[in-house]
Amino acid sequence: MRRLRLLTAGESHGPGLIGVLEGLPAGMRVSTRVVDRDLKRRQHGYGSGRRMQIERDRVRWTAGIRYGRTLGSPIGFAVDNRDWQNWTDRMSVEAIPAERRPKAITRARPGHVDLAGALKYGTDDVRDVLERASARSTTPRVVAGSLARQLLAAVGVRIWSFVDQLGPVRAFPDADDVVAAIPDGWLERDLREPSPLRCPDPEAEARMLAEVDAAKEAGDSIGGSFVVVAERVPVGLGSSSEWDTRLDGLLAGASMAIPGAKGVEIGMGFGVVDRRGSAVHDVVEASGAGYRRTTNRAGGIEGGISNGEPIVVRVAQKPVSTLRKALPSVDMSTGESGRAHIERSDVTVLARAAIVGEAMVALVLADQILYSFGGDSMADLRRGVARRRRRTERRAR
Ligand code: EPS
Repeated sequence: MRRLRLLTAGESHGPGLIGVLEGLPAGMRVSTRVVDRDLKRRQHGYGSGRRMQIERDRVRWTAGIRYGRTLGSPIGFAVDNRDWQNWTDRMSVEAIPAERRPKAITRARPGHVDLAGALKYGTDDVRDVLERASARSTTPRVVAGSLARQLLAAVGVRIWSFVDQLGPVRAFPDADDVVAAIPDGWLERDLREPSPLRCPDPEAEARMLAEVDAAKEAGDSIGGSFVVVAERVPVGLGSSSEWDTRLDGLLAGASMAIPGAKGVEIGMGFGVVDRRGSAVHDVVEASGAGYRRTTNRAGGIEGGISNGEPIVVRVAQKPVSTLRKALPSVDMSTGESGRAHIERSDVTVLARAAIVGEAMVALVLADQILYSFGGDSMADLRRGVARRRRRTERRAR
């Protein structure tokens, strides 16, 4: 990121998680209620393990906000781990003599950070690496993403998400454009009272729930994909002038940095492979309110630049790598074959990963909006964005 900087820290079962977000303009109204709402949304989802019943994630601000508005200085924040009190032995900050330590984890889980991380950091106890690699590390990203969302909302941009596939079950299997198939009012309902998997196709969702139950019954896990949508993004974010300034590349990189992500598509993504150009590119029309496309297969980005249509990012999530029916592995302390370590875990984190996806997209778009329209205060930023919107509308007339 060029204008925002985010640094986070925290282990899954340590005392808590913290973050510093630098680069937000001064004068932005901060709603703690919206941040806590997003933290709560990240905790919601069918297929979660018992941990989510223990935690009640709430943000605690430590810097950068006065009278409900940003000061332009770095924003500091913390989220406490309630489970920490049950882990003070296994996650003790103070040194403990080797003979009094709980048994080290030595049988790496295939698919998890365990083996590569232990070899990288030269540790004999996999817990040293799995604690930070945990999905819990996404909590401070959601706090920062929620601040980014509030900045974007102040200039008219809205970000939301949904689960579109779990295992073999797809939402709206016959739709050419899944986003267009979502029934009116779903989004408002999702914010008020989210469905178990946050899938907007109720018939598909019922079958998804059965898939989660079946995976759980089998001691297995299950993945899928989710979609993040950003609406009313001004034309012109990102650039085609250099490889590392392209908006699609930036969004893909940030989305792939979600734990468990294995693939990212923008718009129709891999769907472009088996179609001809005339069935891929979006026809342009001029209307009184600006240019518009008759379809949005490009997912709101052409040539690395936002084109004013909704930005659509789809992320593939692998199944969680802790399996109750553990896969074969090797004990790192003895070299003997055996079953992988089993740790309390989730059958699927898909619905929750989608909220992290919103945060990653919000951070990238907020950074790009600040880069393109800049300003030290929200008033500067609002003026810059409004000028661009006026100019784009005028050109289409
Ligand atoms: C995780 C395992 C589970 C998840 C955790 C990530 O936690 P625990 O080991 O305490 O049961 O719930 O995710 C979170 C705690 C979170 O907040 O998302 C893992 O192994 O990565």
